Amino acid sequence: MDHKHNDAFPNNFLWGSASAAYQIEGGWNEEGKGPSVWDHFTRIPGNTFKGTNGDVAVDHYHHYKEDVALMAEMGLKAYRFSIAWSRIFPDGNGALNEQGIQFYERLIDELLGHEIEPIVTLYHWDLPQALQDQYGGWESRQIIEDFNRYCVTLFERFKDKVKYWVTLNEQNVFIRLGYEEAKHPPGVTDRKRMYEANHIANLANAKAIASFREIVPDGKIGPSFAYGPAYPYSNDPGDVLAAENAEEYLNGWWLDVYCDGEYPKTIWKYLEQRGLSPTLEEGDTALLKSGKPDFLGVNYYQTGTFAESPLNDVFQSSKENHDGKKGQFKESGIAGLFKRKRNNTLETTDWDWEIDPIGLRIGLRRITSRYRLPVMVTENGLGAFDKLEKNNVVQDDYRIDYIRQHIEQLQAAITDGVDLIGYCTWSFTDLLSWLNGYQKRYGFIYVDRDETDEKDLRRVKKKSFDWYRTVIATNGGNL
Ligand code: BGP
Repeated sequence: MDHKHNDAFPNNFLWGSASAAYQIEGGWNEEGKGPSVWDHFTRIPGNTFKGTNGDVAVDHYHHYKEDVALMAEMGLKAYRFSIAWSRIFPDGNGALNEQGIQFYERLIDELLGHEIEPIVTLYHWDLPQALQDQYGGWESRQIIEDFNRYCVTLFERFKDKVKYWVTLNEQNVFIRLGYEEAKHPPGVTDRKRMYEANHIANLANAKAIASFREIVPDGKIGPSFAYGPAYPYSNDPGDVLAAENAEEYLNGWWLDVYCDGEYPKTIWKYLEQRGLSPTLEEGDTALLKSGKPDFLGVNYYQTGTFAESPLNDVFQSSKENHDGKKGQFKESGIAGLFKRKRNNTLETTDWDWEIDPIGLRIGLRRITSRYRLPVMVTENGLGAFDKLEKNNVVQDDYRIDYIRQHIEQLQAAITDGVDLIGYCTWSFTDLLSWLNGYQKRYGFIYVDRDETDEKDLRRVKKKSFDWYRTVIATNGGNL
């Protein structure tokens, strides 16, 4: 659809950038913090790229003032970060650690002092290890109460300072990688357990939102979903049906529950036939329906392209590209539902992620049509090898191109009628990639460290820093 003119970005548009506690903070056991499942998981040899962990990360815990000063220099309107549950409740559900909460209070005050809107993510994967040990974390309904208590503590403490909140970051990723593929903690490969844990996470999400309504009636809250819109591989109706299957199975399974409080019928039946559907207890549906979000957070990196898959299809377990050597894509899928193919119309990053700016527009439109909710893009960015040259120069023109093309599609989506409230790039500074070490960089700020050497953790502005500053200063007018 070509428009005669594009609409301008709204005046109060939240031009932002994002991070997550485990990936930037470091200070893993400081000032009373308890261990998280990631502190535990990264210590098991073979789990992460070159054994990297977040013990020090980019030491934001001690550099937060410097980092916020850089955000202010850039003119950032919003900064999305996550709170580490085990800093607040070191053992998950026992005594409050005042020092932990004070760290975030200082960070929030620093942001507000520079007129940067804080967007707080309540859960970005770093579950207190104590809850994993006590009752199996997301596999026990006890977590619904414990997560609620943790959230309510933060709502009450920060309700006058923080307007935008994100509940769970990428539930579809941490549940699938944690309980189906064993690539994230707790390292399980059991689809029945996955669907049960996922259902409990849905209930925890809804309960936290319902509590929020009572405590922060004028605030805005929603989950952030890793949305990869599904495309058919060809115009063969079998492929089109496979893409429908993928859209419902990989996306609707979460989005319908968040927005409507109900699972999609087709996938429910599919799972039920196989004994995989989750246990619905009395009151569950009412709780899910009571916890509808104000906006949907969308983390967008790529689309997926799907072809028909017969019931006797066999897939090798996919080897993932964690070292940045292009060309490791392998077909994967679910026999009888879909198989994922390379989309040969698209370029990829060095980590084989397909680059598809138009896919962002398509995704935002699907959400708008199906759920009629405002959207905030809570993550989008390019992981790349950056080179620190002499005189503190990093020429990341490829990142500028990537973000520019995605912002152009945002503007088109707004013109299409999407109610978009903000855009957070991933990420502000370079940080630890969960499974890819430090060499897969996303930031506007280079942080001088690598997998084996913490070096001086110096912050260096990349070329993209000045570019994004201009984008913000012109409210998207000058891309
Ligand atoms: C999202 C996560 C982020 C971030 C990003 C980039 O799924 O929410 O925390 O890591 O992906 O992914 P990666 O680090 O694997 O390149």
